[in-house]
Amino acid sequence: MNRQEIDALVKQMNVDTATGEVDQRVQSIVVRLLGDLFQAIEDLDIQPSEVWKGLEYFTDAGQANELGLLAAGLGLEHYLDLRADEADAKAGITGGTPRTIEGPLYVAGAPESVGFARMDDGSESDKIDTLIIEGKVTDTDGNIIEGAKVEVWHANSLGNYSFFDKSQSDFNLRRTILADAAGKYVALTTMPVGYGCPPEGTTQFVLNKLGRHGNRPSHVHYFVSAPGFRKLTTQFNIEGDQYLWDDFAFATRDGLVATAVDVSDQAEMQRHGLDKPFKHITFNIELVKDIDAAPSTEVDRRRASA
Ligand code: MBD
Ligand code: FE
Repeated sequence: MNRQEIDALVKQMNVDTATGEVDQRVQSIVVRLLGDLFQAIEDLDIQPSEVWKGLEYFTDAGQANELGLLAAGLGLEHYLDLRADEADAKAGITGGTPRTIEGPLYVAGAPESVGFARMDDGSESDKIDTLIIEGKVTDTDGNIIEGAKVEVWHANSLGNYSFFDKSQSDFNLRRTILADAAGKYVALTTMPVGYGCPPEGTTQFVLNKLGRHGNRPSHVHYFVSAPGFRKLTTQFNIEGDQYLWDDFAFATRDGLVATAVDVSDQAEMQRHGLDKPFKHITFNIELVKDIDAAPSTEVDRRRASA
């Protein structure tokens, strides 16, 4: 069949058959995706067994709760960032800390504090470096934003995230820090290790078919919000990781690479109440003022909460 015949068939089956109220938006998307799918079946001569394998794949990926991971791994989530950047440029919005993907591992409801939080539960203190993250939240003119909400989450020494990894304590390595009167936030935590897709999982299954790895560099996630400003979803990825520019989820971006500096100065250790050398990362955040013409930065997606 040619495209005209395919589109006519899709319309005949899914548009002309409507007898109830139609959601126009959903109808256009479904019709378009079906047409594109039928066309792909035609062009690639996709066999019935292959179609069923594909549907079974989505069943398995959904049951394993890996569809968010798949979206990250196939670059769908990064593509949405590139489109959001384009929409911002079109609306004349520039500056501010760059966005990058949320990923599938956020959990709402983390403990909240002002200015400072210790994020780790101490269970890995003996086997991994201590990390202090410090930064200032400002607008694009450098004015501090007191009370800005900085939500931070990252992986443990095995690349695993609390909640999804039930061996960790509740909200381990997840905190909400409100910027203090100087616009500052400080997190005392442990060095994250890059995530790897479950080797026997559905996402890695398809990555294997593509000859791809499923690893991320060491990174820390952020949601940053404040009244009158656009919500920022971002991360920093840490310099020196072998996957820094070879991230299976394509989240590393210019402006989002952080350097972990080794600190062994006694006075600095004491100032932070630490008895061993630590790593230090500065990550300042610039928020962009919200204007009516700005595309929304709120993304409505199902998120875990505990
Ligand atoms: C992660 O930690 C992550 O950030 C993404 C995008 C995908 C899988 C695990
Ligand atoms: Fe992550």
